[in-house]
Amino acid sequence: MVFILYFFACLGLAAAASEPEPGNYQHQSFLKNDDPFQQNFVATTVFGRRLIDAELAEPLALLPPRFSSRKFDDDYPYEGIGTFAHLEYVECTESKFDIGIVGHPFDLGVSYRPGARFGPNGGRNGARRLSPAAGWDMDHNGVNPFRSWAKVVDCGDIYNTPFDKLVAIHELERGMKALGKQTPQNTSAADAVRLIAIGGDHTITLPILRALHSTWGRVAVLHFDSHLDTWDPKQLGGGLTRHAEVNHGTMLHIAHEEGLLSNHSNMHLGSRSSLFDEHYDLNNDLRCGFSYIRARALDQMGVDKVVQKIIETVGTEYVYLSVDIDVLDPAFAPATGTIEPGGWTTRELLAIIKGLSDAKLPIIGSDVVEFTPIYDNAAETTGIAVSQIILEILHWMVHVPVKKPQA
Ligand SMILES: [Mn+2]
Repeated sequence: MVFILYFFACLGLAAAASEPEPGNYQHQSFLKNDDPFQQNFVATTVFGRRLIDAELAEPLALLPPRFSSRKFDDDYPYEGIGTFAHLEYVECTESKFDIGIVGHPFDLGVSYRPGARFGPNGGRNGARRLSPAAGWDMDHNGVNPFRSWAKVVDCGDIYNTPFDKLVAIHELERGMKALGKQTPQNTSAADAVRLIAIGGDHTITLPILRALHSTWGRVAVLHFDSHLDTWDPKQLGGGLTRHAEVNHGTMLHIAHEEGLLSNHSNMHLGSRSSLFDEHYDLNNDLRCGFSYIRARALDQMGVDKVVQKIIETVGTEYVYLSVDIDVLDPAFAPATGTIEPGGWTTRELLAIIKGLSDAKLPIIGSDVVEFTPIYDNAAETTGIAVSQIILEILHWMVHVPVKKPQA
């Protein structure tokens, strides 16, 4: 046994002795090679080189080391900690900002495919290719929304329990209230911070609207969704327990009952789902203060008329924008919980949102919900669409600073 160990120890020493010294020795021996192919091709590529600082055109020693010179927002797309668009992560209840991205990892309200609790980090992953360092936008007159008057940050996620739906909804509301009452960094432009929530299933819109109400009063909800989500809890999930009646298809009905919505200025955009009843659903929807533009109507109206109709309907109200990713066709957003074929393209949705921004509708908050990464494809089609929609909303918020209503 001792002999065997001795044998291997000798082998190790022999290997160490025959190992060429790093640096000069290899480099010089390589250059002595007079094979012209190696001299001319291999020697000039990274494969043929042994880096010696002193011989580089820009000696490494003089270049600033990356770990100290580069900040969050200078990362290459695949580098760095996974915040939204490489934004700085801050504890938003303790620091100043103007616009915050905030995750709502909650999916206790779904009726079909589960998993939207993973949406916030899925959306952040989809946003890796976005960066403040390269944020100047061809479609927005060269504006970089990450480097404008507004300090934009990633606030992380709002903790909520996975074990009790009503408690979790309460936690989301409390979290949004705590964030929403922060003093903005740039008070000369806007006197309130604004948040873009990444869901989470669509139930999260209810605690968000509850949290916004004390600051903004009733708001016009622009609801991009294949479904109505004003379903009467008596029809969808209700009649069982109080937990059952609050879900991702009833939250707008409840928001109406609680007086959170504008009386007549709310709209569904991109509707196309089937109904539970021939008349009741649509009558109830009207009662909740909504009108709608169906997905197929876009073919007749075109983007401009859709935008015009929304502007007329909203009037002078504050706007809350809620984007259920299932408003897009499954070709553009396969990874969602309750899928409906025949939806809008990503480009059409972005153009409509841009139109509302150009019209300077006063947006006071937003969410992008129902992204369920487990059903996405290898190209992250849905996650990347989610991130682009959030970027478009961010442009809108930067383009239209808002002031709180006078008391
Ligand atoms: Mn929805």
